[in-house]
Amino acid sequence: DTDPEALRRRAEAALRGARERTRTLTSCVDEHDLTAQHSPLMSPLVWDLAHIGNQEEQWLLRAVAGQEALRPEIDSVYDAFEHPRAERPSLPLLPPAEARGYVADVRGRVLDVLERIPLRGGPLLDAAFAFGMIAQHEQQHDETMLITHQLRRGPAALTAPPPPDAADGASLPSEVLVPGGPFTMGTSTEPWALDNERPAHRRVVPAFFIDTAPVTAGAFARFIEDGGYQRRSWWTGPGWRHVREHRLSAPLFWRREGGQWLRRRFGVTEPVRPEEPVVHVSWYEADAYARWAGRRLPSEAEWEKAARHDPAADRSRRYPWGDADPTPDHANLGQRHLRPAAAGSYPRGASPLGVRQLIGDVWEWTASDFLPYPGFRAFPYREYSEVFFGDTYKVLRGGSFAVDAVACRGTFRNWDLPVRRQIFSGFRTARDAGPGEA
Ligand code: AVJ
Ligand code: FE
Repeated sequence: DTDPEALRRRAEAALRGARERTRTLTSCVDEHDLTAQHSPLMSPLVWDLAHIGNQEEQWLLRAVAGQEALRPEIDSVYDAFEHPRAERPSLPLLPPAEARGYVADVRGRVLDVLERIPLRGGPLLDAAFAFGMIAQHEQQHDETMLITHQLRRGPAALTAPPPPDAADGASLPSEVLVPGGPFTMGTSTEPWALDNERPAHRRVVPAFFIDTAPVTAGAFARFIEDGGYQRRSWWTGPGWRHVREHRLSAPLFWRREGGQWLRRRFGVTEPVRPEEPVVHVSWYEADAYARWAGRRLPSEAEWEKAARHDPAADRSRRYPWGDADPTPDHANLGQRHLRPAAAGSYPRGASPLGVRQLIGDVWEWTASDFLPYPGFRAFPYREYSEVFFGDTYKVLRGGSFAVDAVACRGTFRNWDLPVRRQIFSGFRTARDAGPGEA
């Protein structure tokens, strides 16, 4: 849809939706919790808050509307590349009330710009791209802030209703065959797709099997109980060194007590639910589990083919279920529920071949390094994707319960270090199809 009024309304709704989430995440704790560093892996919440406003100011008020800087002296404080997360608490941060005032001031001016500016005439304006990019940026930081909440000690500050449980999840086949052949990966048409998702290109993917649903906490507990963390042969060299050095023996936030697994989740300790997708595992742990199971992680291309390719039409969809935007019936997104739904849930979100929960619930580690697609062009800034390409980061796909729909689609690519597990990361496994199976 290129009707400018519809585009304006869509951009405005995306910005307002993000701000509502930001407000919830930054108003449910006191001043001390907003300015404290809850983990050296994370920024103080009040840094994320003003960084959201500063990016919005830089892109929508300065780059798009050509306005003067409101507070040029704070740019460097909120530049993620100038200051690693661990040192952000010692920066001269805007105190909570000032940060709130700043982001509200920026937003008021942005909504004025959005009403007046022609949405054409360049790649930032066409399809309201810069507004969509900034709404996605805010939602990405809303996920980051939810991770900070998960790491925070103390009583619960956030609550949400549980997700709907699987009606027929238990009777599903464990894996699905994806036939071999080419498919279209990435996109050149999705209006708010970020640079690393572009351009669309053909990829040949031989036949493979992929798990119908993400690996569950119960299955992961069997890996642990079978000595998974003790046996060298399930691990890569760096993975083994990492688990030994850090004495890892279970997913982050799990502990064993009285013969059962407990987990801490948003300030509450509860039994691990075996039917739930495992979450808070590193790439190393996902990879070791897959080897233990006699399987492997899917490549990024395999994941996207399973999620998007419609074999009957030989066409790639925006989402597993089709081209329609996600609704609460399709996927567990947007922090509506603060945990993944049981494996096998969301039948209406299934792919054409019957693969479930590819979108939402947990980010899924893939076997692949974060690399550019053929024809990649950095846009609008090299620091979004390009500086991360190489063999340092692994790709995650599909989004989690903590991601909003605006920042999640079949082509969306996330990446992180293989040691990271404070993120809402899980996985599913795959295997090659044998000659008689394909
Ligand atoms: C795409 C999630 C890896 O949080 O580091 C936020 C998103 N980029 N601000 C991150 C991002 C700039 C990014 N990830
Ligand atoms: Fe950012």
